[in-house]
Amino acid sequence: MKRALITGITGQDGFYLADYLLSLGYEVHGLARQTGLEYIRGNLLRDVPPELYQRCHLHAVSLDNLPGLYRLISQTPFDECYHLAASSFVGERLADGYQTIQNNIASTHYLLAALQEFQPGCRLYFAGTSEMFGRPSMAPQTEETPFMPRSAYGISKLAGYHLVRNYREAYGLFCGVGILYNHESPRRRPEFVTRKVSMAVARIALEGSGTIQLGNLKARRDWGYAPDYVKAMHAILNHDHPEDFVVATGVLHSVEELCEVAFSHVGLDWRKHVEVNTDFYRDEEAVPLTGCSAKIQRELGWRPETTFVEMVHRMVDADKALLKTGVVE
Ligand code: G4F
Repeated sequence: MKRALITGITGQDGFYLADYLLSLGYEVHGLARQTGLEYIRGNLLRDVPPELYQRCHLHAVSLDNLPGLYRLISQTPFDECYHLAASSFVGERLADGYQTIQNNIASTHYLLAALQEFQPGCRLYFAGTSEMFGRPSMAPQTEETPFMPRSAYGISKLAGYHLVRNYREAYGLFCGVGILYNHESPRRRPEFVTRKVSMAVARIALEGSGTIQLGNLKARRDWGYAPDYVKAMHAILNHDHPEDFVVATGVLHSVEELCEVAFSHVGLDWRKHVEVNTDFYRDEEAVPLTGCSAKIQRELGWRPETTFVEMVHRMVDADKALLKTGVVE
């Protein structure tokens, strides 16, 4: 039986990855902050989310807890480590991004150093992001497109990526990188636009009235479905050799289309419920962030399975069900 460690197991991707690895017969261990585990335990009592986490070995070790991290990695052998933990809100002002930059870079470095010291045979997956491209000069982006990050998050991830690449080249660690574009699900946090919309649609559908305030409705993103994307992470780590892969759908949709699909799913006209608030505007991208996933399709046989419309419908349905339970995040 393979044993995997997931940092950030309480997040959206950590949840779906744990679920997928368990289905493949892995023994799954997860790192999380104490507050993250309290959140899970609280939810376990209410059975939301389901019992998935009871089948994992959870460790209340944050990545800045060096003794805790080193103790775990020196004592438990892992075949694979998925480094997903990170502060990840792109909308944060660059000038406020000290913690994002410091924590995301330092945690990646600590983890790499611990693996090199105690488990050089363990494979490491690094969660890269389209935000490393930031304001790209061309679309779609590939593994060869120059990086040009424009957010604290993107800068921290690019630094992490260079650390990972250096450990791969200098020390021979098996470090696979997925450069993932936006990926969403009913477990997405509410500050991201897809979940913000699905929660509002569920609320408005149940209450019969209401509005939602959004930023730029013309903004476009390459949105995929998170449960599809965690399969790419696993495929990347189980390749013959460590490489970088763009993971994307290659299809752009606007926030307006998101609203149209979500509201029409419950029989409502989005125009009657959406208000534009320029406080939520960000700098417009001249060249859209959209990825070419030809390499991972060709070399690993991965491709997105769930369409944008299916994904949005699932998110709205899940939020309607959640609202009916009375358990609101
Ligand atoms: O949902 P978003 O906040 O996601 P964003 O900024 O693209 O970042 C997400 O995807 C990245 C790529 O995978 C990750 F690196 C990152 O960690 C995160 O997961 O915004 C999506 C788009 C943007 O263009 C934004 O300007 O929606 C636009 N938008 C329009 N109105 C809004 C809103 N975004 C938010 N969050 N809230 C709005 O009201």
